[in-house]
Amino acid sequence: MKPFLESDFVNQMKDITSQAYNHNWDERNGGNISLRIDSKDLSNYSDVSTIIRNIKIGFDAREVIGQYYLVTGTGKYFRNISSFPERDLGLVQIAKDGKSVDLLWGFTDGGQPTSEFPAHLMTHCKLQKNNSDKRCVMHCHPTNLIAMSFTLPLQEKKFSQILWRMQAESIVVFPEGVGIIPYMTPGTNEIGRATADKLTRYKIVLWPHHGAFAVGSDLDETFGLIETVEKAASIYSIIKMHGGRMINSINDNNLIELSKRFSVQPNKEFL
Ligand code: 2HA
Ligand code: ZN
Repeated sequence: MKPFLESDFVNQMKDITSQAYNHNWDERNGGNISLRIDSKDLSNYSDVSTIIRNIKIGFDAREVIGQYYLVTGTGKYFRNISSFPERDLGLVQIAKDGKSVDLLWGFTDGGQPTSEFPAHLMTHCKLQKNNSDKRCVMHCHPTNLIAMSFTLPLQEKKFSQILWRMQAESIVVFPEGVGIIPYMTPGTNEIGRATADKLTRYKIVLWPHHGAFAVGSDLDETFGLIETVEKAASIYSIIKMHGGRMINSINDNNLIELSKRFSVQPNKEFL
């Protein structure tokens, strides 16, 4: 038995939040992450079996009663998580009433889960209903992707086509394309519902003028997805800075060949 602080879960959270901060995706308290953990994977730790306190969550999470999530805290800074993991992260279990969580570890200064917990949990509900292997939900503020949401029509096909054509890797990593919701107020149940709905068809959703919301099997994969989308958005932004006129390009045929070579099914509506 060892303390949960020494677990791979906490170590990965420290690593990924630091990396995301260093990418300029998580200024101040921007961004949040949740990771679903199986009860069997918690049995090795000495300090996660008693309830520290109960925290109300303001919406109905009955579908995932009993599930465990390691989550970043509201108002906490990604820049600080690796130095203060026990203060800025919390391990919670959805309580029997479905409307609150039991805190089992962390949030030592009285903290609570991220303000975007509705969007995270609504997404986890849908993923778990579909028996998805995706356990990680990550939100952050990737600069170039946000910039594109000001200068392009907010159309999934348009965004997906542009991002696919910016580098050979894109269509292999996100063959579904990117989902887009309308601009909505963050932290609300409404943005949570709209986001969770999109994430049944896409792995990444653009929140216009705000950021990205993505899912993956683990922290590394989810981070890598956002990194790839943001890399494509950066290339697009630099092309625009160079004057915008392209004399060479990746064409539809190239995209079809890439999909065949890497055995992915591109979204037929977009190609
Ligand atoms: O966690 O990024 O969308 C702070 C935010 C809210
Ligand atoms: Zn945000």
